[in-house]
Amino acid sequence: MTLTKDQFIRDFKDTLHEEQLIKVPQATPAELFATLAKVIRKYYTPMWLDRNRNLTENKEKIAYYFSIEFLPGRMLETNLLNLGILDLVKEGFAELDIDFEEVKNTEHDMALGNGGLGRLAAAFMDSLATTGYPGFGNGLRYRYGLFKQKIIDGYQVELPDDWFGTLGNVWEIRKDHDAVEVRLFGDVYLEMNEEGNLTPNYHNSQVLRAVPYDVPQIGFQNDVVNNLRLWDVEIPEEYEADYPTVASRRAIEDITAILYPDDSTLEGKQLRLIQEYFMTSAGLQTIIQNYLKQGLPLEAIYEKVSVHINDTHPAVAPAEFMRLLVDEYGLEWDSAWTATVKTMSYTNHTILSEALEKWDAELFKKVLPRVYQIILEIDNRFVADLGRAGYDADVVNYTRIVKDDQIHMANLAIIAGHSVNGVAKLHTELLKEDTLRSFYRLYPEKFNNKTNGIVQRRWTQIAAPELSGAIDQVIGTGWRKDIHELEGLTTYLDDKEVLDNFYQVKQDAKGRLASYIKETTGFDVSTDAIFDVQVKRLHAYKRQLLNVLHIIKLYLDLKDNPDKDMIPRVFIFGAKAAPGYHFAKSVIKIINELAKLINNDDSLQGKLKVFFLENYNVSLAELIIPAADVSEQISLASKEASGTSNMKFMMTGAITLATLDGANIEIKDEVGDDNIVIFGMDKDAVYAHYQANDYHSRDLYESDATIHRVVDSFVNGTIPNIQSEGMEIYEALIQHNDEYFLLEDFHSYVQAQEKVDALYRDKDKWARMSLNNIAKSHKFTSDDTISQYAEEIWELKK
Ligand code: 26Q
Repeated sequence: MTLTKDQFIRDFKDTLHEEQLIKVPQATPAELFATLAKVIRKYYTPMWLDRNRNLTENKEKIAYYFSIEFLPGRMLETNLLNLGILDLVKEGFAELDIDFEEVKNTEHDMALGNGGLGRLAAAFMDSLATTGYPGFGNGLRYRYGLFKQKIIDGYQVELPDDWFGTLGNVWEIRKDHDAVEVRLFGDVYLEMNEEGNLTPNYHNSQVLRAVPYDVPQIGFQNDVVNNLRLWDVEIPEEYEADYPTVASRRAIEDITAILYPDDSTLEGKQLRLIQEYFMTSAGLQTIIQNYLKQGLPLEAIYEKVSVHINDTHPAVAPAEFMRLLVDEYGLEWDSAWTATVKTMSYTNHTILSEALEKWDAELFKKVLPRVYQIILEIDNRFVADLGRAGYDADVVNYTRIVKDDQIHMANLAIIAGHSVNGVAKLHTELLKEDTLRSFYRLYPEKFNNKTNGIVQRRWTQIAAPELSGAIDQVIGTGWRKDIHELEGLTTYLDDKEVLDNFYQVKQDAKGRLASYIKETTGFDVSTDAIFDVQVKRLHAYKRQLLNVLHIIKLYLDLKDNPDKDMIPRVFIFGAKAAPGYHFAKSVIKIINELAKLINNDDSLQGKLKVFFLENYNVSLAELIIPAADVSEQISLASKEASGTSNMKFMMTGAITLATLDGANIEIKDEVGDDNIVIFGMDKDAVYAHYQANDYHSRDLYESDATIHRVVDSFVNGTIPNIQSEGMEIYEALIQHNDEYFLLEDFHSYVQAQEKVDALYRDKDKWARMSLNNIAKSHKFTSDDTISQYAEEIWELKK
């Protein structure tokens, strides 16, 4: 878009005046933020209208990405950057004497997700708009995002994340006219209609109103604006009388109140099922209505529509689609089925089969009686087909949807779709060989890999402006549009001046993080230390505890020998633990107590510091990641489907310290063995243990003095205030046989850490490795990942 600074300043002042009735000096940062959002909304609205009109007129095929999580973080800077007016607005603000950073920081993170899955969905929204493919998101408009984490007395405390604040979501637009109804509970009877077809009659069902709120997804400097559609729940006017009490109304509002309600109770489970169905049904109804406006035949809907199922949470989609096509629009089962399979596709994000969603048949039948019947019908036909084709009972039993009174959602997504993909090469191989092997034999053609990616613009231009400036100086600004130009940095790997400059940029980012650490914890850290970072959800398989074991070893070494020759280390953690995940919360407590012990021990001479930065979220990631020297990606090989923070660290010049897991393998393939530090068992070694059942953590503990001493420190008072948590960890490692093989990988990890220390001593070498990582990181742009989805799975046109 074309805009001048003066015009912007005029627009801004006018809006502030008209909407808030004030002038700049009186306005609070929040008022300035709200005003700025309004101004830029005016700038992009015409593009948004055009986009919707063009897609309808040209009858383009559209992909709809259904996800229970979207984790965009803050939108202001990214919207400005993508509109091409970020610098201009900053200059305008400077002229108005407004502190842009302060205004920016008043925006609440949009945290409708808890980790990689949600961040990936948000990345895909950005990349769809940027690549220009017609792709829209469908999700839920949670009133509260992922909880806000406070650390009190070392423990995680969860507070509601009231992200609407007083302003609401400044980006969204309520689309009342697009509301639809969603039906739950009750009884359903099939009756013959006049044409002689069986049609369902519903009795005593609950009818809810689903209202969409659209959030614009602005492409990078290409005038494209796509939609992220978030559904909210309301009571339909004609049913108001059914909800006479505040409590009965609250129960409805609960449907979109929180992400992942506690599902330890039956009520919690039911609520989650309702959430998933509510979003899916509302989305699919609108999709069909919009398609039919084009006057095309319903049985050919797959030619204009793709529906993508992001993990199993929206996996009720094929059954609901069948219901709509057959019951509501009168299609024959067979043509509805063909259309459904061609429309649906599914991404798996986890290797653990326990994590694939299953629903109790009883519960499902109660909440969604008609969808339940349809699932039974799909299952019956599937079993009959396999029987006719002569498959073993084993295969049938493994792959069928309904068994042991449970509904296996992944099985439904696979059977009723045409594509199943994993999120990194290794992950997809493991799906084929292990988790989904029977399906792979049945449908080899459905399986494909789409390695994850990240929005490079957010992690360089927004999160690392100094780094971006340094890149400009070396290879010009073309990389800002075409990230593959970063490869050009490889020409400068031996240019001392360039290396020094990039080293300095990293030091500056470390300085910013050091100030934040000082402000939030009171401790000074030196930027001469190695900043060693592990930020991600807290989970046993991600092995934050292995990092802790190493820190304990360093601590004990330093206590024995305060003159130990080591480069000072600052270990930085950020992680939220799921509220009901006891083990993960214990690890948080232990990290905090260990940090307290270490940070207050002057005898360590500042060689060791540990920080757990509370409330890790996208905005904090933008501060932390560019400041990392070392990126900890230490999951047990085979367990991390892909990982995406590994890509962000790489792009901002950290050296990856990793196991051969997920996308770490592909990072290694890009940078080469000399520019990454790999340790630990590979997937084959891990599987060999499973096969032979020959792992005995207690033997390692008994026979290895170092391991013995480190593990004992959880229970012998070395770390204060962790009596029960220390015991829990001790038991997990020794009594319960160390499920994620920490003790077996321990020495290899320690050696890898020693290698890091040695490498860092050679400043030029380190800077060279770092630059190499930046240069090769373009491989992991989500723009390319989404182009592969668009071309190979959804068959979209730009
Ligand atoms: C399942 C059943 C019941 C309740 C909750 C869930 C549930 C909730 C969230 C299952 C999975 C999730 C989230 C998974 C997730 O974030 N996976 C990550 O996805 C990233 C993007 O593909 C990968 O990079 C990570 O490796 C993967 O862990």
